[in-house]
Amino acid sequence: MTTEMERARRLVAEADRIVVLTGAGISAESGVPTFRGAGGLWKSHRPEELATPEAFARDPQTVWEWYAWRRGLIADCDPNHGHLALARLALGGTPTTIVTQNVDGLHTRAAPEAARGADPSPALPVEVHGAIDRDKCSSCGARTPGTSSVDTSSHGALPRCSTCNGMLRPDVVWFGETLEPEILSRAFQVAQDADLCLVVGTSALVQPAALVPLVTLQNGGALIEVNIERTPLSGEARVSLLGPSGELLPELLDVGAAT
Ligand code: BJW
Ligand code: ZN
Repeated sequence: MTTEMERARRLVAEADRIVVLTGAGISAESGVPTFRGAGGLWKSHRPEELATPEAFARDPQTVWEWYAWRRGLIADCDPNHGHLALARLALGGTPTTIVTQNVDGLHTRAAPEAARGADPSPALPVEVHGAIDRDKCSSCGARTPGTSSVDTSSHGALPRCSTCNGMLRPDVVWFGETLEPEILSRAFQVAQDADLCLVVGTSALVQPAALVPLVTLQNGGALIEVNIERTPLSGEARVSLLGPSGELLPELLDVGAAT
């Protein structure tokens, strides 16, 4: 009898062009908390109090405290076998683009590790929600490397733009903000061109990123989902692999967990 894993492996082997959409679940085994669900960040924090431009305008100190804490936490995390398996897929023979909703930079760090001296660029992700380790000026929009230890002790101590003295903020996309148009159209283009979409560790609830797999589907492509639980997308998936992505992705992509 053909197992779900065998069916999924066949779909990967037969694909001409692959798009991967990842979410917080792929980084869970690296120690980065997810947003929703058990142990998720939003069990203890209300998103509308922290991840909106209105929250930042009202109380930048509290918002910065949350991001400074997460920056520190993420700086101590490393890519896991799931990130590495995807990076090796993208560096292999089938044109593959990784689109991520994550702001943790772990796909970016996995790329040179997987490339082992070769060109890592095919494994660099399209980051649709930005990057937590970058700052953006809320007045002039200039982007700079993130301040590693943000002083959140008072409103006056918060980081400011060296060009215009505007308030710096983390370069991430908050609720109610539009995604960068060129980045979003690149994500939709690769989704449209792909005949297989691998959806990993996302609740598939947040728009417009959750449309990426639907674009592949609408163009006749197939979906494989990898998640520890079912999502609104599971019914659309040709194969739904239930389990942790750090274990399932190396098995699916045939690259071996131990390297
Ligand atoms: C594992 C695992 C393991 C665990 N292995 N799996 C249309 C309809 C309805 C609403 C809207 C709409 N269009 C726009 C909206 C509004 C809003 C939205 O989508 N709201 C919904 C929640 C209803 N979208 C926006 O506001 C977006 N902007 C926009 O659309 O602009 C145009 C516009 C403006 C104004 C009005 C209308 C339109 C912007 C969205 C920005 C999202 N930003 C965040 C925060 C980023 C910064 C930060 O990190 O602080 O991005 S929210 C948060 O959710 C974060 C994530 O990238 C994103 C997605 O979450 P993700 O990755 O799916 O994580 P979880 O936690 O939800 O799921 C984890 C999954 O992993 C689970 O399924 C687990 O089971 C699984 N898992 N361990 C495998 N080991
Ligand atoms: Zn500025």
